[in-house]
Amino acid sequence: IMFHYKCRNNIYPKTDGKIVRFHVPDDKVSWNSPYPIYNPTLFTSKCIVGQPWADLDLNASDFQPNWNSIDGYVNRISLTGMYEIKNGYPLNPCGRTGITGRGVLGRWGPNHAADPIVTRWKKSKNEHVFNKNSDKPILQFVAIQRKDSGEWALPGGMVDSGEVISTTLKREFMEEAMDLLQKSEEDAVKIEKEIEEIFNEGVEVFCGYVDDPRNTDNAWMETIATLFHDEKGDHVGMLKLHAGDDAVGVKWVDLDQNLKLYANHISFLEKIATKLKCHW
Ligand code: RP5
Ligand code: MG
Ligand code: MG
Repeated sequence: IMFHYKCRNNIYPKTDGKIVRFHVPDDKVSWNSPYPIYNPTLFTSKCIVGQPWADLDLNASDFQPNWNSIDGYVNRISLTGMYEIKNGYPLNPCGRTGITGRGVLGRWGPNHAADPIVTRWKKSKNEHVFNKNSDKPILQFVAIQRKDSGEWALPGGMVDSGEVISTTLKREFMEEAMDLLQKSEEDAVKIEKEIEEIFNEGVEVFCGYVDDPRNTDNAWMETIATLFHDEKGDHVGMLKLHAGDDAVGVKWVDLDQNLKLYANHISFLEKIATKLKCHW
Protein backbone atom coordinates (compact mmCIF):
# COMPACT_ATOMS: atom_id res chain seq x y z
CA ILE A 1 0.00 0.00 0.00
CA MET A 2 1.18 3.49 -0.84
CA PHE A 3 1.99 6.53 1.27
CA HIS A 4 -0.28 9.56 0.81
CA TYR A 5 0.72 13.25 0.57
CA LYS A 6 -1.87 15.15 -1.46
CA CYS A 7 -4.59 14.56 1.11
CA ARG A 8 -2.57 15.84 4.08
CA ASN A 9 -1.37 19.12 5.60
CA ASN A 10 -3.38 21.45 3.37
CA ILE A 11 -6.78 23.06 2.93
CA TYR A 12 -9.63 20.78 1.92
CA PRO A 13 -10.64 21.44 -1.74
CA LYS A 14 -13.78 23.38 -2.71
CA THR A 15 -14.31 24.90 0.77
CA ASP A 16 -13.03 28.46 0.13
CA GLY A 17 -10.21 27.77 2.54
CA LYS A 18 -12.59 27.13 5.42
CA ILE A 19 -11.79 23.50 6.12
CA VAL A 20 -8.20 23.04 7.18
CA ARG A 21 -6.81 19.57 7.68
CA PHE A 22 -5.34 18.65 11.07
CA HIS A 23 -1.56 18.41 10.73
CA VAL A 24 -0.39 14.82 10.18
CA PRO A 25 3.40 14.41 10.15
CA ASP A 26 4.85 11.50 8.18
CA ASP A 27 5.40 9.39 11.28
CA LYS A 28 1.75 9.82 12.36
CA VAL A 29 0.10 8.76 9.11
CA SER A 30 -0.22 5.12 10.13
CA TRP A 31 -3.21 4.26 12.33
CA ASN A 32 -0.75 2.13 14.31
CA SER A 33 1.24 5.15 15.50
CA PRO A 34 -0.47 6.69 18.52
CA TYR A 35 -1.37 10.36 17.99
CA PRO A 36 -3.30 11.38 21.13
CA ILE A 37 -3.70 15.05 20.17
CA TYR A 38 -5.21 14.10 16.78
CA ASN A 39 -8.49 16.01 16.55
CA PRO A 40 -9.55 16.29 12.89
CA THR A 41 -12.59 18.31 11.80
CA LEU A 42 -15.65 16.34 10.74
CA PHE A 43 -16.61 17.52 7.29
CA THR A 44 -19.22 16.29 4.85
CA SER A 45 -19.95 18.82 2.10
CA LYS A 46 -23.53 20.04 1.58
CA CYS A 47 -23.05 19.50 -2.15
CA ILE A 48 -23.29 15.71 -1.79
CA VAL A 49 -26.29 15.56 0.55
CA GLY A 50 -29.30 14.06 -1.22
CA GLN A 51 -27.39 13.23 -4.42
CA PRO A 52 -28.47 9.95 -6.02
CA TRP A 53 -24.82 8.83 -6.26
CA ALA A 54 -24.09 9.56 -2.60
CA ASP A 55 -24.59 7.49 0.55
CA LEU A 56 -26.79 8.61 3.42
CA ASP A 57 -25.24 9.81 6.61
CA LEU A 58 -23.91 7.06 8.83
CA ASN A 59 -26.31 8.13 11.58
CA ALA A 60 -29.36 7.66 9.34
CA SER A 61 -31.39 4.77 10.71
CA ASP A 62 -32.23 3.42 7.23
CA PHE A 63 -28.56 3.27 6.20
CA GLN A 64 -27.09 -0.15 6.94
CA PRO A 65 -24.06 -0.54 4.67
CA ASN A 66 -22.42 -3.91 4.14
CA TRP A 67 -18.75 -3.00 4.33
CA ASN A 68 -16.09 -4.87 2.35
CA SER A 69 -18.70 -6.38 0.05
CA ILE A 70 -20.92 -5.79 -2.95
CA ASP A 71 -23.76 -4.00 -1.22
CA GLY A 72 -26.70 -4.10 -3.59
CA TYR A 73 -25.65 -1.83 -6.46
CA VAL A 74 -22.76 -0.32 -4.51
CA ASN A 75 -19.29 -1.83 -4.63
CA ARG A 76 -17.86 -1.36 -1.13
CA ILE A 77 -14.91 -3.69 -1.75
CA SER A 78 -11.52 -1.99 -1.65
CA LEU A 79 -8.91 -2.82 -4.28
CA THR A 80 -6.37 -2.60 -1.43
CA GLY A 81 -7.89 -5.50 0.56
CA MET A 82 -10.05 -5.48 3.69
CA TYR A 83 -10.41 -2.10 5.38
CA GLU A 84 -11.19 -1.68 9.05
CA ILE A 85 -14.34 -0.28 10.60
CA LYS A 86 -13.83 1.76 13.76
CA ASN A 87 -16.80 3.07 15.79
CA GLY A 88 -18.93 2.40 12.72
CA TYR A 89 -16.69 4.37 10.34
CA PRO A 90 -14.56 2.81 7.58
CA LEU A 91 -10.87 3.67 8.02
CA ASN A 92 -8.69 4.97 5.18
CA PRO A 93 -6.27 2.10 4.39
CA CYS A 94 -3.38 4.57 3.91
CA GLY A 95 -3.86 6.18 7.30
CA ARG A 96 -4.71 9.63 8.62
CA THR A 97 -5.64 12.59 6.42
CA GLY A 98 -6.53 15.29 8.96
CA ILE A 99 -10.29 15.25 8.11
CA THR A 100 -13.08 12.87 9.09
CA GLY A 101 -16.44 12.47 7.36
CA ARG A 102 -16.76 12.20 3.58
CA GLY A 103 -15.68 15.66 2.44
CA VAL A 104 -16.97 15.96 -1.13
CA LEU A 105 -16.87 12.23 -1.83
CA GLY A 106 -20.19 10.44 -2.19
CA ARG A 107 -19.37 7.08 -0.66
CA TRP A 108 -18.13 6.11 2.75
CA GLY A 109 -15.08 3.90 2.27
CA PRO A 110 -13.81 3.32 -1.29
CA ASN A 111 -15.04 5.56 -4.13
CA HIS A 112 -14.31 3.73 -7.37
CA ALA A 113 -12.98 5.45 -10.49
CA ALA A 114 -11.38 4.45 -13.78
CA ASP A 115 -8.63 6.29 -15.67
CA PRO A 116 -8.05 5.81 -19.41
CA ILE A 117 -4.50 6.54 -20.59
CA VAL A 118 -4.52 7.07 -24.34
CA THR A 119 -1.04 7.27 -25.86
CA ARG A 120 0.80 7.65 -29.18
CA TRP A 121 4.39 8.33 -30.26
CA LYS A 122 5.37 11.94 -30.86
CA LYS A 123 6.19 12.30 -34.54
CA SER A 124 7.53 14.88 -36.92
CA LYS A 125 7.28 14.20 -40.66
CA ASN A 126 6.31 10.63 -39.81
CA GLU A 127 9.50 10.03 -37.78
CA HIS A 128 9.74 9.46 -34.03
CA VAL A 129 10.91 12.44 -32.01
CA PHE A 130 13.66 11.66 -29.47
CA ASN A 131 14.53 13.52 -26.30
CA LYS A 132 18.07 14.86 -26.53
CA ASN A 133 19.06 13.94 -22.98
CA SER A 134 17.58 10.47 -22.60
CA ASP A 135 17.91 9.59 -26.29
CA LYS A 136 14.54 7.87 -26.04
CA PRO A 137 11.40 8.40 -28.16
CA ILE A 138 8.84 10.78 -26.70
CA LEU A 139 5.41 9.41 -25.84
CA GLN A 140 2.29 11.58 -25.76
CA PHE A 141 -0.86 11.04 -23.73
CA VAL A 142 -4.26 12.73 -23.60
CA ALA A 143 -4.61 15.00 -20.56
CA ILE A 144 -7.56 17.08 -19.44
CA GLN A 145 -7.61 20.16 -17.25
CA ARG A 146 -9.93 19.68 -14.28
CA LYS A 147 -12.61 22.27 -13.65
CA ASP A 148 -12.40 21.81 -9.86
CA SER A 149 -8.68 22.42 -9.27
CA GLY A 150 -7.37 23.66 -12.62
CA GLU A 151 -4.76 20.88 -12.58
CA TRP A 152 -3.98 18.67 -15.57
CA ALA A 153 -5.04 15.07 -15.11
CA LEU A 154 -6.03 11.83 -16.76
CA PRO A 155 -9.58 11.98 -18.16
CA GLY A 156 -10.91 9.62 -15.48
CA GLY A 157 -14.17 9.47 -13.61
CA MET A 158 -16.34 7.60 -11.19
CA VAL A 159 -17.66 4.15 -11.96
CA ASP A 160 -21.46 4.41 -11.96
CA SER A 161 -23.18 1.80 -9.80
CA GLY A 162 -23.39 -1.47 -11.66
CA GLU A 163 -21.22 -0.16 -14.53
CA VAL A 164 -18.39 -2.33 -15.89
CA ILE A 165 -14.93 -0.69 -15.90
CA SER A 166 -14.50 -0.96 -19.67
CA THR A 167 -17.65 1.15 -20.08
CA THR A 168 -16.50 3.77 -17.55
CA LEU A 169 -13.14 4.10 -19.33
CA LYS A 170 -14.79 4.80 -22.69
CA ARG A 171 -17.58 6.96 -21.30
CA GLU A 172 -15.30 9.24 -19.28
CA PHE A 173 -12.88 9.66 -22.18
CA MET A 174 -15.71 10.57 -24.54
CA GLU A 175 -17.33 12.96 -22.03
CA GLU A 176 -14.21 14.77 -20.84
CA ALA A 177 -11.88 14.63 -23.84
CA MET A 178 -14.44 14.63 -26.68
CA ASP A 179 -17.38 16.54 -25.20
CA LEU A 180 -19.80 13.72 -26.00
CA LEU A 181 -22.61 15.14 -23.87
CA GLN A 182 -22.89 18.20 -26.13
CA LYS A 183 -22.78 16.33 -29.45
CA SER A 184 -25.66 15.57 -31.79
CA GLU A 185 -26.86 11.99 -31.87
CA GLU A 186 -25.23 11.55 -35.28
CA ASP A 187 -21.81 12.79 -34.13
CA ALA A 188 -22.08 10.81 -30.90
CA VAL A 189 -22.51 7.59 -32.87
CA LYS A 190 -19.38 8.41 -34.92
CA ILE A 191 -17.35 9.15 -31.79
CA GLU A 192 -18.48 5.92 -30.16
CA LYS A 193 -17.33 3.94 -33.21
CA GLU A 194 -13.87 5.56 -33.23
CA ILE A 195 -13.50 4.98 -29.51
CA GLU A 196 -14.53 1.36 -29.81
CA GLU A 197 -11.51 0.68 -32.07
CA ILE A 198 -9.01 2.40 -29.81
CA PHE A 199 -10.43 1.00 -26.59
CA ASN A 200 -10.72 -2.65 -27.58
CA GLU A 201 -7.24 -3.59 -26.40
CA GLY A 202 -6.39 -2.10 -23.03
CA VAL A 203 -3.64 -3.04 -20.60
CA GLU A 204 -4.25 -2.46 -16.91
CA VAL A 205 -1.30 -0.50 -15.49
CA PHE A 206 -2.48 0.39 -12.01
CA CYS A 207 -5.20 -0.72 -9.65
CA GLY A 208 -5.62 0.58 -6.12
CA TYR A 209 -5.62 3.64 -3.87
CA VAL A 210 -5.34 7.14 -5.37
CA ASP A 211 -3.61 9.91 -3.42
CA ASP A 212 -6.50 12.27 -4.22
CA PRO A 213 -6.80 15.68 -2.51
CA ARG A 214 -10.44 14.88 -1.66
CA ASN A 215 -9.65 11.84 0.49
CA THR A 216 -10.59 11.77 4.15
CA ASP A 217 -10.09 9.38 7.06
CA ASN A 218 -13.36 7.65 6.11
CA ALA A 219 -13.69 8.07 2.33
CA TRP A 220 -11.09 7.72 -0.39
CA MET A 221 -10.57 7.32 -4.13
CA GLU A 222 -9.48 4.10 -5.82
CA THR A 223 -8.94 3.54 -9.51
CA ILE A 224 -8.13 1.15 -12.29
CA ALA A 225 -5.87 2.89 -14.82
CA THR A 226 -5.79 1.28 -18.25
CA LEU A 227 -3.41 1.97 -21.11
CA PHE A 228 -4.68 2.27 -24.69
CA HIS A 229 -1.57 2.69 -26.78
CA ASP A 230 -1.90 3.36 -30.50
CA GLU A 231 1.47 2.20 -31.83
CA LYS A 232 0.99 3.60 -35.34
CA GLY A 233 -0.99 6.58 -34.15
CA ASP A 234 -3.43 6.43 -37.05
CA HIS A 235 -6.49 5.71 -34.90
CA VAL A 236 -5.91 8.36 -32.23
CA GLY A 237 -4.67 10.79 -34.85
CA MET A 238 -8.26 11.00 -36.10
CA LEU A 239 -9.72 11.96 -32.73
CA LYS A 240 -11.04 15.49 -32.39
CA LEU A 241 -10.25 16.46 -28.84
CA HIS A 242 -12.68 18.87 -27.24
CA ALA A 243 -12.97 19.43 -23.47
CA GLY A 244 -16.35 18.64 -21.94
CA ASP A 245 -18.26 17.85 -18.76
CA ASP A 246 -15.95 18.40 -15.76
CA ALA A 247 -12.94 19.26 -17.99
CA VAL A 248 -12.09 22.78 -19.17
CA GLY A 249 -9.11 21.88 -21.34
CA VAL A 250 -7.75 18.91 -23.25
CA LYS A 251 -4.48 18.29 -25.10
CA TRP A 252 -1.78 15.81 -26.07
CA VAL A 253 1.04 16.12 -23.52
CA ASP A 254 4.65 14.94 -23.94
CA LEU A 255 5.42 12.47 -21.18
CA ASP A 256 8.15 13.62 -18.79
CA GLN A 257 8.85 12.90 -15.13
CA ASN A 258 8.74 16.60 -14.25
CA LEU A 259 5.08 17.05 -15.23
CA LYS A 260 2.84 18.33 -12.45
CA LEU A 261 -0.39 16.35 -12.54
CA TYR A 262 -3.45 15.84 -10.36
CA ALA A 263 -3.34 13.33 -7.46
CA ASN A 264 -0.65 10.69 -8.15
CA HIS A 265 -1.43 10.31 -11.86
CA ILE A 266 2.26 10.79 -12.69
CA SER A 267 3.01 7.46 -10.97
CA PHE A 268 0.68 5.60 -13.37
CA LEU A 269 2.52 7.20 -16.27
CA GLU A 270 5.87 6.19 -14.84
CA LYS A 271 4.81 2.55 -15.17
CA ILE A 272 3.94 3.16 -18.81
CA ALA A 273 7.31 4.78 -19.46
CA THR A 274 9.03 1.66 -18.15
CA LYS A 275 6.77 -0.60 -20.17
CA LEU A 276 7.09 1.26 -23.49
CA LYS A 277 10.75 2.29 -22.97
CA CYS A 278 10.01 5.89 -23.85
CA HIS A 279 11.48 9.16 -22.61
CA TRP A 280 10.61 9.87 -19.01
C1 RP5 B 1 -9.00 10.55 -9.30
O1 RP5 B 1 -10.19 11.27 -9.51
C2 RP5 B 1 -9.08 9.37 -10.22
O2 RP5 B 1 -7.78 8.90 -10.55
C3 RP5 B 1 -9.85 9.92 -11.40
O3 RP5 B 1 -8.97 10.51 -12.33
C4 RP5 B 1 -10.73 11.01 -10.80
C5 RP5 B 1 -12.17 10.63 -10.71
O4 RP5 B 1 -12.93 11.65 -10.12
P1 RP5 B 1 -13.72 12.73 -10.96
O5 RP5 B 1 -12.88 13.08 -12.17
O6 RP5 B 1 -15.02 12.11 -11.37
O7 RP5 B 1 -13.90 13.89 -10.04
O8 RP5 B 1 -8.88 10.17 -7.98
MG1 MG C 1 -16.37 12.71 -15.71
MG1 MG D 1 -13.35 13.19 -14.18
